[in-house]
Amino acid sequence: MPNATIVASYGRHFAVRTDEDGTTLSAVTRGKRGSLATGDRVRIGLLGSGQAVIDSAAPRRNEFKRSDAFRTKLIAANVDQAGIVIAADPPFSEELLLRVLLAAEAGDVPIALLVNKRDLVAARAAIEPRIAAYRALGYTVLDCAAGSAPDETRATLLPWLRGRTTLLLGESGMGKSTLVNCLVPDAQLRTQAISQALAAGRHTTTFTRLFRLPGDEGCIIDSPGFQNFGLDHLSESQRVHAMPEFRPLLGRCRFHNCSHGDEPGCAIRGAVEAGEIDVIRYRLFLRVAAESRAQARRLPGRG
Ligand SMILES: Nc1nc2c(ncn2[C@@H]2O[C@H](COP(=O)(O)OP(=O)(O)OP(=O)(O)O)[C@@H](O)[C@H]2O)c(=O)[nH]1
Ligand SMILES: [Mg+2]
Ligand SMILES: [Zn+2]
Repeated sequence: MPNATIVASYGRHFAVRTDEDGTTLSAVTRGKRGSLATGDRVRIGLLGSGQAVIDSAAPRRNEFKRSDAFRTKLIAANVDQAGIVIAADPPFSEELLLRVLLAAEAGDVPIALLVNKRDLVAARAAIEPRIAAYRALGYTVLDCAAGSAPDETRATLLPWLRGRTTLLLGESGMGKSTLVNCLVPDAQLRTQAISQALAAGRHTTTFTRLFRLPGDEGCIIDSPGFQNFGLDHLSESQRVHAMPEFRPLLGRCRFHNCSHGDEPGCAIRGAVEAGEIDVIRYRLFLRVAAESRAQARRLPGRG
């Protein structure tokens, strides 16, 4: 039975690329199966005329997930790294950025910030202090302008992409598909002008899709923009450990079960008050944690 990789998933339909000759086939699953995602390695049965049936999936090396109130959504499997694409216009949400970074950290997926639309100079300058905060925490920050300087952007990103499978994530309108278009010349992706009236990106990508970079230099996965990013699949401890600036202070709070809110003797709040921890990230973390705890009370057995 031939081996293949899932290169796109939309609902219960898949596109797979065969290992043997790289042909792309349309595939469905046999019977009831667990969820499958772009990046999954599968064995397929050939049905002829471009059709295949997915027979089984190999165990995953890792998975990138988010959750909403009802279910956990698998975004992609078997990725080597991820890039969260942000831009100054439309303005990115730092809470969503933080959520994605927590999910990556907890899922053990290295992640970089791709700050796109560098050409929007004034808007970019306004977000620079926030970008600097992430650089100071040790995150890799790659500045790009996929739309206005594709050659330069390719040169910036290729050393980071080479030899790896990279998942691009981000809010709608940040430029994920434009980045993929600048890296994969034959990617027939629809990119749309941002709706000026909404000051928010229009959803142009509706399914997750994996592309091979030219010269077989790696793979890149484009994903649809999101408006929320639930973390209910993370435990309290996973969330706290995913904040790099918290880690050296864990275990130093007065109370063993400190939630780092307004408990007396909280080492983390102490560091915030001393100006050693970025207060914006701290407040966003408390908001995310409170929401996940509320969700766990609504749906016992999760979180
Ligand atoms: N000024 C500027 N605009 C850019 C740049 N890169 C992309 N854009 C524009 O940003 C808008 C959104 O780009 P997309 O690539 O569709 O964004 P996306 O992240 O794929 O959005 P979704 O598919 O909806 O999640 C388009 O109008 C692009 O032309 C850039 O470097 N500079
Ligand atoms: Mg897109
Ligand atoms: Zn504490």
